[in-house]
Amino acid sequence: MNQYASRVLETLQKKYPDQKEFLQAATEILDSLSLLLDKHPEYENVALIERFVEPERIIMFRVSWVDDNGKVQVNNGYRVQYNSAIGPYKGGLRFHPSVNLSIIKFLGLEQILKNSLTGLPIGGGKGGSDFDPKGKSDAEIMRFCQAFMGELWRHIGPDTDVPAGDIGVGAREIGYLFGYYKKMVNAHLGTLTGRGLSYGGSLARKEATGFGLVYFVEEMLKCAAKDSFKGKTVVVSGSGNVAIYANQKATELGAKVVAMSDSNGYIYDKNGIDLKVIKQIKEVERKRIKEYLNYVPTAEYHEGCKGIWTVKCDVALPCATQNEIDLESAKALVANGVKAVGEGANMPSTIEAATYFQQNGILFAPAKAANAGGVATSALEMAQASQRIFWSFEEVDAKLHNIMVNIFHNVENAATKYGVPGNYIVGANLAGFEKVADAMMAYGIV
Ligand code: NDP
Ligand code: 2IT
Repeated sequence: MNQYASRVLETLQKKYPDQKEFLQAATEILDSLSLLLDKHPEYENVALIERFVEPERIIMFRVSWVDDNGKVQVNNGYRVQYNSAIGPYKGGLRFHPSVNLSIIKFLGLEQILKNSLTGLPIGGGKGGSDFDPKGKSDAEIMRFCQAFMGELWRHIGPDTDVPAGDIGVGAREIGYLFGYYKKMVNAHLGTLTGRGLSYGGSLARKEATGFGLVYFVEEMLKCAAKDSFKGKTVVVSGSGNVAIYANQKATELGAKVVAMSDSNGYIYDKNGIDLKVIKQIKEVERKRIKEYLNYVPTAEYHEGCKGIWTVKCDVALPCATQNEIDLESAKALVANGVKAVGEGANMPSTIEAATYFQQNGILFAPAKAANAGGVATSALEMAQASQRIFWSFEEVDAKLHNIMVNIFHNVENAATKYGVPGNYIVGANLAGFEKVADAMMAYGIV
């Protein structure tokens, strides 16, 4: 690692020893930036990297709400407004009991570079709460969302900060959040994306992250291996928004998806997973994935989500959560002949796992490039809202496809330009960083 990058990382390690996920993301990024910092001594003179790794603003707040039993519940709320150099802060809200400042900071830091890669004018931010939506009634979800927005609304705006969904925040939650936001500001503004189609949403936003992931991996297979999804056996972890639409697009392109999971376990269906059943269980009934066996008794269910990586496949698409693929799982995938890994989740591979894939010649599509289709389509939603017009599904999907193909080529070219052809991790970090750095340099010290 370049000495300047290494000094910045040491400082972060001293300041934030408990922020494990944040340090993991920062380590990977600073490692990549080393290749560029050697050529730009002027960055150190203005402490560019010290400023890049520190959020512009962190908002932490209490969320008090009343459950169905009349008991008062208290959760923590977060919004990390990380970097607004190239546009308003943009990034999802995550509701999951594991949420803490380290997780929101890692997601926010990744988001800056991801959003830059889309080529659209969006800065980086992320937020959420340690609220656990599982097992809550609809009324409890609504009251929590209203209490959360009761604080957040004053910090966001269509040109300031535009949140969206992430784990635990889907169409239902965005509806409750937006409804309360609209009431508080007394205006119908495009301040959240992933909105319903009746109140300013974009067609294809729901599908965008999963579809975009598959478009990226298809382009990578085509350009780096003269190959495609056709005839491939695919494993998709998770069974939420990203996983479902990754499955759908991979299947449309001729692949067979044989395994999916949730946090309890995974299903294996050698005939190819019936996605209608998954949508029914997950999008309609909000139940556990093992219910799949009630519809398809010939399938298998295994307790524990990690075992999914022992299923033999050509392409692995981790679409659940951070660090779901460790070195042991990476070794199992490689031993079983995996050819490509495309990250739909944010940072689903540990640094050791990602390095192992690359060292073994596996085509590796890192999250901030491969899953950028969701936020890119959020930016398209913002564009439509500003113009008071709506594009057709086909128009949005075509733009998304084009964006993903461009991201792949920008990432590939950056990797080659900096002397590490085929290393899409470095390519993504550097291609994303160049524009942010340019803008920050233009502003002087702010
Ligand atoms: P959802 O809440 O719709 O689905 C999440 C899925 O991952 C569920 O199947 C869930 O299982 C599983 N999961 C969550 N946490 C864990 C865990 N700790 N261990 C095992 N499984 C887990 O979220 P999304 O599909 O929206 O998000 C999935 C990933 O994609 C996240 O990493 C997110 O940051 C990333 N992402 C999302 C985008 C979007 O547009 N939504 C855009 C880009 C990235 P269970 O139901 O049992 O919890
Ligand atoms: O991680 C991500 O890119 C998202 N959760 C989507 C963010 C967005 O603003 O659409």
